[in-house]
Amino acid sequence: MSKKELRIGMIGYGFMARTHSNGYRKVGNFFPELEHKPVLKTVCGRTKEKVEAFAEQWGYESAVTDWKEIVENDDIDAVDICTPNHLHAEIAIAAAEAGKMILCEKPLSRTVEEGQTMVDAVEKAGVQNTVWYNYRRIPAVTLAKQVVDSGKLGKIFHYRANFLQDWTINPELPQGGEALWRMDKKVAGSGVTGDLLAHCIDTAMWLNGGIKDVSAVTETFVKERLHQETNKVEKVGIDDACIFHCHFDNGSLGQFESTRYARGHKALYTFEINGENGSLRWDLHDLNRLEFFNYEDESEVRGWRSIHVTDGDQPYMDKWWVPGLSIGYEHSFIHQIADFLESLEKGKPCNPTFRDAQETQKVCEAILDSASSKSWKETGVEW
Ligand code: SOE
Repeated sequence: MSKKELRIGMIGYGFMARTHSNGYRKVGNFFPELEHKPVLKTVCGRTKEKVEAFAEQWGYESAVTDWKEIVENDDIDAVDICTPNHLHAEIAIAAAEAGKMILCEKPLSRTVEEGQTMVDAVEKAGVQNTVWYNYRRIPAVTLAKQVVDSGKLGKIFHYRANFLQDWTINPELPQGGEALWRMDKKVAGSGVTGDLLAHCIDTAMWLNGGIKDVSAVTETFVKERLHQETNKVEKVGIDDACIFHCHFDNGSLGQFESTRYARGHKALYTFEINGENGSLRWDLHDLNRLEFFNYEDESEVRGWRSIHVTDGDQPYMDKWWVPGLSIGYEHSFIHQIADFLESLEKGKPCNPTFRDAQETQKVCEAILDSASSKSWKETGVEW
């Protein structure tokens, strides 16, 4: 079968652009049934030498330094936005108006207002769109969704999640610029709330439904840092740590913590969900495992089971090796590309869409409002 081409224009050449480029290159080998094959057409980045080196390394046909050349190029079908957050909206709106499909890095936007302009643009243009909340597509996390949806946990009482890192503890670390834009509020929109908690919120609402209201505290431990673009010591505007609790629409309570100051933790994303008849827990550092406690088990053998999610009848695993052999972080991106192509072929949305990701923005904004006003905030989420 000769495949239809999906010609990709990648905007950005950082860490996320590598994960996505790797995914485009591999998806066809493992999902041969797809009618489309991604073609790495053009990559765009701010520094000419670096973007050319990226194009060479990953196999893009050409490299440019102005993203408009991608958006205006008739030979490109889909735009992948891997830029710092402050450029997401402008690029996505221009790409939608040009009729391109869009795959946008998370978080969707810096604010709810900005996110809404993006949702409106893709929906008006009717273009296929998705946001890279990749953790949904780790097989053990997808299996958690299947277990929750089967009703095996019964009524849900608690949801808790953490995302812990330690890479900004050094007070000498500057903010801003190509590598450290996540530290610059103007560019990133927020700190751990948009960067890390957004992942936890996306997974949480996918598994457990809408978050109704939140009460949060945030902290900025290092108040001033050298800004790499102005070369001046400037106030740090981002939240270094955030803890919030919430009510879900289903009546359960949620508790979330994220920080870049948890010495020893590099990317410890964990979640746990407790229901009347069972519980689930997952840990990114052991990502092939889902732990499940089923109260329905016979009492003599009842206990936490550790499910090694590598068997062919478990989500996505029929595509990979043989039962018992693991996959990793990179595969979540390959799965999202496969799902994107499949939804395109079936004429369905690829979740999370911009509209879904906008609901996560609402929670993030309510968290930041709650922390600054020291009060509970309604999120306005419609799930
Ligand atoms: C930050 O260190 C970061 O790379 C996030 O931006 C990603 O979204 C997260 O998956 C891993 O951590």
